[in-house]
Amino acid sequence: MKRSVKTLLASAFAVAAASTVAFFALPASAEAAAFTVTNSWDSGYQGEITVSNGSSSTIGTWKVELTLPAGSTIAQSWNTTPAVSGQTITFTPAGWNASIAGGASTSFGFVVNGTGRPTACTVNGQACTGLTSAIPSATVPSSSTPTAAPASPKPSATTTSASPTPAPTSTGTTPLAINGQLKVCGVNLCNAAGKKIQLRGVSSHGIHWFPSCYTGAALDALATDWNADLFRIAMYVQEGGYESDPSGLTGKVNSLVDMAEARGMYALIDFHILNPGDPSYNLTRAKEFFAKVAARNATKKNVIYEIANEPNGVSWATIKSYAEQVIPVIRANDPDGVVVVGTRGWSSLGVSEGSSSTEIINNPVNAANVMYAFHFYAASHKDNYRAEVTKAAASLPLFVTEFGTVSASGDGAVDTTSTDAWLDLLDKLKISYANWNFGDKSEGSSILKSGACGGGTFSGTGPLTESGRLIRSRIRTADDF
Ligand code: IDC
Repeated sequence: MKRSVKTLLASAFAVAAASTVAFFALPASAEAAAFTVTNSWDSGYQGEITVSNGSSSTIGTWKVELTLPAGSTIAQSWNTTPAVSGQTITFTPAGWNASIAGGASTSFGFVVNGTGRPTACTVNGQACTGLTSAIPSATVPSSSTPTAAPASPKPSATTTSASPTPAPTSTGTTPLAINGQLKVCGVNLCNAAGKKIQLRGVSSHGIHWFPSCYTGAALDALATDWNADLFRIAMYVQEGGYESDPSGLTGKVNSLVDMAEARGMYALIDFHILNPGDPSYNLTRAKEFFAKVAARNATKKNVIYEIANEPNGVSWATIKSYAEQVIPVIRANDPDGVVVVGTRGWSSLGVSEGSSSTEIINNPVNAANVMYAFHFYAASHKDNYRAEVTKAAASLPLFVTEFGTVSASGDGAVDTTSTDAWLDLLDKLKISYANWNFGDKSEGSSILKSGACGGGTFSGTGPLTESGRLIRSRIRTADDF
């Protein structure tokens, strides 16, 4: 069941009104600003709160306290710093949005696990107001911490929720024509019309190593013979990748984006960090790279950004800090692109380093329109990883940006039973995925037989390995778009 923000907020207001507590506010211009960020589904919903300064002087900071009924919890939030105590969540500014000029406002958003709407809301200790009108509410009392400091500029990168997206205009039948600009909706990926979708496709091997595998004929076969929705462009950063040839590889990525677009496929731009595992090591490179590709591809609807393939040996806090520095660079150039953030322990949601998704759920990336990467190799990662994904998927938008049918080494025998169990689970949860790898190196994870790329034939099962045949048979079935 989907409801617009107005309906959602109206329900929240009704609950709040019944308990004589005023609640959320839509600013006068909210019709355009608010409804892209809100959704509801069977097990939860997404909300937004606008804090407005109704006075003529600047306020220095703000604090919103929200109480949820038992059984409902905050899963993630953005543009704010949440602190949870029992059923009450105290939202304070993310930093840059603390100060609000007279007459101005700022918004933050959150996802609730559970369907219970908030039962209480205060802003700077005063009951939130304005629930029945379209006038800005949650108005901060003018007496609160006035300051002469100018309001912080609202960086479009983080204050603006994903902008309203028109329904796809193309009448074509490709994945891109049907779905248009994607956005994160609650814990799912949605198309421009708001439908939850799953993208299924493949990942390249390192694009700097196997250029003959990423030709027009190869992408034709993926689009028309495989019915692939997604092509992941794996651009290694080390091992002779981006750090050795930044402009050459940026150009190669852009041209593969165009080739995918021309064939109606989504392109996942993968900043393939691996060794060293601390993404901060490549922070400057990442900012430089993503500024360029986001600016160049801003008007395209087929681009998804993956900012860190596999962080390893670093804390979630370090990864989150990296993400919160790279995402604003992307947003400044391409405000509505979905961004996928790598997770701890080779994008295992932390499991491979003895942690779990709880560290992300409790401390999500402070940005909207973000998903979290999970990677698995079917012969190495089995039931305990599947259980973690099942649990995490209830709270976090997940994207399997890379997986293999073999062991984590990328080589060895195909584990068909485990691969099928994984893909059945991902289908059920509508989690998008890309298989490692569409390449012809002599290793078990290759989709193409050794040397096949040089032959120039990519369609059918002739050029495929055992892994390639299995993956093609899964991907080419009808999509539920
Ligand atoms: C592997 C390739 C292999 C290459 C190696 C170099 O399959 O040919 O020599 O990288 O770094 C990952 C990584 C991915 C790995 C893959 C298999 O994202 O780069 O590719 N893997 O080891 N994570 C888990 C497995």
